[in-house]
Amino acid sequence: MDVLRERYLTAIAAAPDEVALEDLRVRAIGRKGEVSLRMRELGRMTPDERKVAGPKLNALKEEITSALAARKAALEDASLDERLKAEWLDVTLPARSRSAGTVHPVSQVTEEVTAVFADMGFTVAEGPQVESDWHNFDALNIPAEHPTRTEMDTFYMSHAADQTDPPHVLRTHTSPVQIRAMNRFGAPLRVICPGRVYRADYDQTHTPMFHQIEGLAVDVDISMANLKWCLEEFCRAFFEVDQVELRFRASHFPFTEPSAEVDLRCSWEDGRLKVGEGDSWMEILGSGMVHPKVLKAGGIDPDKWQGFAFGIGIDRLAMLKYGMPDLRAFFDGDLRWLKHYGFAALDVPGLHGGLSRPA
Ligand code: 2NM
Repeated sequence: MDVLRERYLTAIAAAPDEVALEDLRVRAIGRKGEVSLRMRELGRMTPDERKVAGPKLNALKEEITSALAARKAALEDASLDERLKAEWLDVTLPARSRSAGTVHPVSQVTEEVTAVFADMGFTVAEGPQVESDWHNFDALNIPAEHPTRTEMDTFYMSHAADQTDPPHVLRTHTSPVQIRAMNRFGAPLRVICPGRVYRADYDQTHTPMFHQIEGLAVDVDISMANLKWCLEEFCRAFFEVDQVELRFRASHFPFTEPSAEVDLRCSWEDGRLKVGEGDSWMEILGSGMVHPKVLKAGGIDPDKWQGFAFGIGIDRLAMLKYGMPDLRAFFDGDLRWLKHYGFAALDVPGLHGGLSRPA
């Protein structure tokens, strides 16, 4: 038994890997292993012999078992040490200096506007670009005979000849997303809806696809005063200036009453916009108090809740903030233009890191 012990303990201590270790385990204490065979012989011994040999064999088996476990742990430690030495990463290295692509100014400005309103407690909602004409028009108090509903202004999806399914359009604004948000989440609600919109229009200042961001706040006792504060706060943060002045001009939209177009005090220096000072006014958005019929279409009781809403054109905002002269170049996919006006992909706009940093 001492010979067995000596032989196996020495071999186990020297086993180079787990395969060798397993082989030793089978040969020593496996079903037909040397120790196991000795244990089977116990049956043929006299009781006195068994009293001596039995505990000794059990002790040997335990000793071998724990030697195997100890060696296995040592081998695992050694292989982990090996890996730690071979595989290492310098986490203090700077990120790759610049990726090949850039962020399109429209994406950049969408992120910037979203960051400002998110900070005021608005959540972001998205919806389909192919909309039912109910969500796009009827729910927004735009009557059937309204001129924007004609094919002159709106892209209609081709329609089954039997007219069984309701007509669908490429959405002409993101307001239908707000109808969906009202129906889904109810009041109170603060939501902004960025996205692509479509109108049949093409000239120096209009493209058939463009980008909007619309905001909606519904609560009790919401007024034009809340709207004004919210928009001033937005302009201060977005244009990164301490002071802004807004001018509300009475206007008309079917979905708001009263309605106002909002101008921003500014001046132009060398063709570049200066916000907050000067003698010029620049129209930046449309807004108003949500029409009771629109709240009703959103499943919200207009006798209990009020809301303000506004719509901003992203593309024009990007042109103004970053001094890009021609809207049509936005969607040409010219790599030179993208490289010149694009933004670094890793600079995500946020109120803490600074809203805008050029590539
Ligand atoms: C604008 C101007 C005024 C507007 C209204 C709504 C809704 F769905 F809540 F009623 N969303 N956006 C709105 C109001 C949009 O864009 C120039």
